[in-house]
Amino acid sequence: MSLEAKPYYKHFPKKHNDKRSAGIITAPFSGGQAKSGVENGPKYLLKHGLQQQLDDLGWETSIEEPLKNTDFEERKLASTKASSNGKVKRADLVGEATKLVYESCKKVSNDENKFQITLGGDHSIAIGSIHAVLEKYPDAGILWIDAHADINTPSTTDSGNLHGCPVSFLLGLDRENCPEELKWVKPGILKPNKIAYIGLRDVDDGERKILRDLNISCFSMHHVDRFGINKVVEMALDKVTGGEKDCPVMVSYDVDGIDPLFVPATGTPVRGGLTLREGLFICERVAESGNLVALDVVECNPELASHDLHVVDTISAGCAIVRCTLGETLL
Ligand SMILES: [Mn+2]
Repeated sequence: MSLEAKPYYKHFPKKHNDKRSAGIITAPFSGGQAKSGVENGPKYLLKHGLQQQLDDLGWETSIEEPLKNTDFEERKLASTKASSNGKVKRADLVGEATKLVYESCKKVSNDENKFQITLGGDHSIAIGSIHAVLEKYPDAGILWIDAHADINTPSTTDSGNLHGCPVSFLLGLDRENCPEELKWVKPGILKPNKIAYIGLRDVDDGERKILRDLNISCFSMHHVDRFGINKVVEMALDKVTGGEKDCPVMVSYDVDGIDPLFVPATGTPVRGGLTLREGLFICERVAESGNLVALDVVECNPELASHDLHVVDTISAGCAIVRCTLGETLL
């Protein structure tokens, strides 16, 4: 066998985008949480050769930089005050940045009909990327891979960090306390039966109540241990697609879903997570459905690495998530 043999990508072309063409939207934004460095995620992923890797898989990629020439990081450093809501932090920045990300995703997904890859940044940016996908595919199912549920509302959040709240805004929860700057989000554009979580292991009390009340599908690490990752992915897919075999699917991937042993450079690491193989298997298995339309990869924070190897581990895992989602297989 030739050593030059390229990896197979037998799961593509896909049902919803038959050309192998993707738009990469960079979202270097850190305002959804307090730490700095996560805004460098996209730069590192691209520097690591992500575009070349996708080219090797037969994908043509373009890059959109909706936050280029904006001053979110400076404004974040300058502002210590909370937003008008009092509890929620930097709603002005999150509102503006997610709107810009949304518009760019819309161009890629809706106008250019490309596969949408959004690189964060913190997870608040998924408000923009998911909004764009649900406008194009209103029945799309969302798989949220994460240690956290990110479903706090302005009322339930303890930290006030909006990267812990994107799902609640998309669902339109706690509308009366929605910060003005996030009112561009169409409340309820995401339906509770159209999202499923995989990898949860750190859920706040207020979030647990919301998840139960809305009967949202959650596959925690307990379920991964109990059923195995293949069964969990199949159950999650079945839930968000309602068993509809052509239902579009989007993956919003927080790298902290994977155990910090493999992905150490991230803002809110929680032990007891997915192994690297389980984390990549999710992507491979969903790719196999042929129904993927979009992917987010968020929360890579190179500045939080205690040494260079941690940066390499984290960024190469991020790149592998993208490749596996776009059809790379082991054999
Ligand atoms: Mn998250």
